Amino acid sequence: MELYDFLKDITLQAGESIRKQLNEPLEIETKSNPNDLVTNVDKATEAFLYNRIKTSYPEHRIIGEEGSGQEIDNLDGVIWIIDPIDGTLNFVHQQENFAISIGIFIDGKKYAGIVYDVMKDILFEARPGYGAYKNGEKLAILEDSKLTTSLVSMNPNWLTKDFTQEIYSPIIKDARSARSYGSAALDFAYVASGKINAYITLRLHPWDFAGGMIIVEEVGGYVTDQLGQPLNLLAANSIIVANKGLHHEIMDNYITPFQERLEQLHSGNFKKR
Ligand code: 2AM
Ligand code: CA
Repeated sequence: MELYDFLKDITLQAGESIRKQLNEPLEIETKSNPNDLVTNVDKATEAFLYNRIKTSYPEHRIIGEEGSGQEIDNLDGVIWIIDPIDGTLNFVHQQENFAISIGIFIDGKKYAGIVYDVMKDILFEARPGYGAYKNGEKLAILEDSKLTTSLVSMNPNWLTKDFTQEIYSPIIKDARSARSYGSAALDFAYVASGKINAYITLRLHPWDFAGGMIIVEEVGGYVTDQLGQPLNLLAANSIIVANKGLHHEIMDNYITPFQERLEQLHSGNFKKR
């Protein structure tokens, strides 16, 4: 089986398995803080994907949110970057609005990205040069939009902290309106499919954005950190995702003026994965 078909196959199987496990009691633990949750299903799903990949492709390397590949410090060879459940708080509280996110890179070059909305059974997928698809339907290249007529997705937490409120509240004020979905992977997929026009957040890990980034870029969207640099696949990053015109408008008029403060936040926050 071709690698791409294998990727889709195991993603759909993992989704099916998550849906079944929702009928059983969840075991919930906290990680770095009381709101940073992980469940037995996150761990079982990463283990399932890890074992399937290693059985078929023993030489492939895997970076996963729940601990796989912590020793990986370069992008040589085939690398899978996996979030078994992106949007764990939604998974725990809502039993919906979460996704499996997978990006595959070969020697650092994009090979394929998947974001699978498990409960809605919607598969977003892309391979560079082949287009991006939502359940088999090709997604259109993104058109430029202006902030005044755009929907911007942002976690409202960023508007409650003094040091980020000043940067981000003017963006929300000038946008047509704001949304917050609670799954970065779905935010990327929604930018790619035109449901929203931009997604902005200050800290994501590679597993949160690897799959979605490939999908957005395949429809001509721009994905950078908030200093305007390409994302680092081996570290945490700040994020701005949007169609090209809106990305420029938000960077030039709202974010770049705070470059110095953002550089400080980056040097404090993003050194380590
Ligand atoms: P997760 O559910 O896989 O942990 C929620 O706003 C989004 O940000 C989710 O995609 C979530 O991924 C991610 N996220 C939550 N806490 C985070 C943190 N401390 N650093 C980076 N990403 C985080
Ligand atoms: Ca996760």
